[in-house]
Amino acid sequence: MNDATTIHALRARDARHHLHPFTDTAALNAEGTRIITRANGVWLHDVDGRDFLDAFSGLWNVAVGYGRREIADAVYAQMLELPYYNNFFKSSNIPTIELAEILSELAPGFTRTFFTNSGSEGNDTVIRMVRHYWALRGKPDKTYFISRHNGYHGSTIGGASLGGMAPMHKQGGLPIPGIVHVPQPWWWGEGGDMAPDEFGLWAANQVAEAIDRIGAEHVGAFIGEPVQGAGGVIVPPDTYWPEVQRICRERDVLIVSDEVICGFGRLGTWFGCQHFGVTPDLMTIAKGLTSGYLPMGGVMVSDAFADVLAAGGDFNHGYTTSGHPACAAAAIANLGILRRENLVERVRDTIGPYLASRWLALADHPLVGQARIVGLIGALELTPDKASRAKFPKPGEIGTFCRDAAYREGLILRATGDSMLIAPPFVLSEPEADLLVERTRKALDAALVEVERREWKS
Ligand code: PXG
Repeated sequence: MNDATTIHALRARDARHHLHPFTDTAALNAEGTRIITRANGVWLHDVDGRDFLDAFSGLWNVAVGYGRREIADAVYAQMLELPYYNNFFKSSNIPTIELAEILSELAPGFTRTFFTNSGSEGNDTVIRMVRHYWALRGKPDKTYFISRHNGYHGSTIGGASLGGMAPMHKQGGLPIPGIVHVPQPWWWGEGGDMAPDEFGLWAANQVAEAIDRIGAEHVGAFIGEPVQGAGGVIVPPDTYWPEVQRICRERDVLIVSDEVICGFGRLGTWFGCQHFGVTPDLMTIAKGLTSGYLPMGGVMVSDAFADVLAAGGDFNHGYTTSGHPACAAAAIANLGILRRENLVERVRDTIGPYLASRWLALADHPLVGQARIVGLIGALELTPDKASRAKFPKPGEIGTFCRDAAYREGLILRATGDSMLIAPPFVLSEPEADLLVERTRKALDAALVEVERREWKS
């Protein structure tokens, strides 16, 4: 079936008809896509017959691992029973009711959820909800959002504007007005001479300065990822989040925790904000909600926020497939697995610490300036000089080389610039964790040879 001619034809058809997300189409088509055919546990198989350890859980989302029959069965049964009906016009459906209730159990104080199809739509919903909320409270001028440079909040116009990704802003005239970006709490890259805790306070204070400059009477909310994912697994210093919380509370500015990556156990807590001791007003969810088996996202709101919204008449917002019954069935089955198999506790107490001990040991590699990991999300910073935290002359080149070397070793991880990122499924076994680290080290060794070949040593 998968003979060379068929595979070649598949790549040609992909090149001819398919526009890939975040992709240089000409470059990709010249190289040809990696066509994934099957997956099980933490393993991916491609059309060429190769196996890969997926240290990235798809795109940060396949928390329960691949090949979970019970999710497929739940979706199948739901599709036969009721494949679709909307939640507009006084209607509801049973899986969505059940899912909303389960979410309220997982996040005490967040009794109500608004459903979307993705994290991007969730963050667009956040913008509309927060502005509507303040209008209902008689403060219609509190429209501004504070977010961070190099944060990621999605790819819709609202999500990309909240995000602080310069390459995205360059295309299409973003960000939209009313969003102010402040420095990110990335000590390794931007902390200068400050100690990490001092830098955390400095970065939090940038939020205060932005609010005070705009005027708190104009600022609706601060939004941030507990740990920035796409930006490079940026784990803020411990001082950061509590101080951001204090600053926002003092100024009557809402806090939105974008839990799209950190939610549902990635940091070893059900929600990432809990790891940092922060209680937000809104939480954006997606990814781990269904482990990617079907698309679904949402916005969970605090009871105080929900009470205002619920008493405020029509909220003129929603999607055809908000609260889709088959997606809700997938989410219920997925959350059922997380709970029954104690996977969040597994991240916190067993496989997380196990992988951490091995991952952190990679800091002895000559190329690695810093290794960090929280729960099952980690990064390595590649540097030509550990002591000065120097950057390579062409940021991203050696990171990409290292990522491709890992791929040749049968390991999928991600590079953001010269940071190597992992976020494996929660079912990763100890031998698989060993293999992950072993293959990463081989990729680092190959990258070191390349650095020396290019005479990039400082
Ligand atoms: N918020 C966060 C924190 C995210 O990581 C979104 C919102 C948007 O979710 P949707 O479902 O609309 O994609 C995300 C998505 C990458 C990468 O390369 C990361 C994301 C998406 C695509 C690629 O790291 N995160």
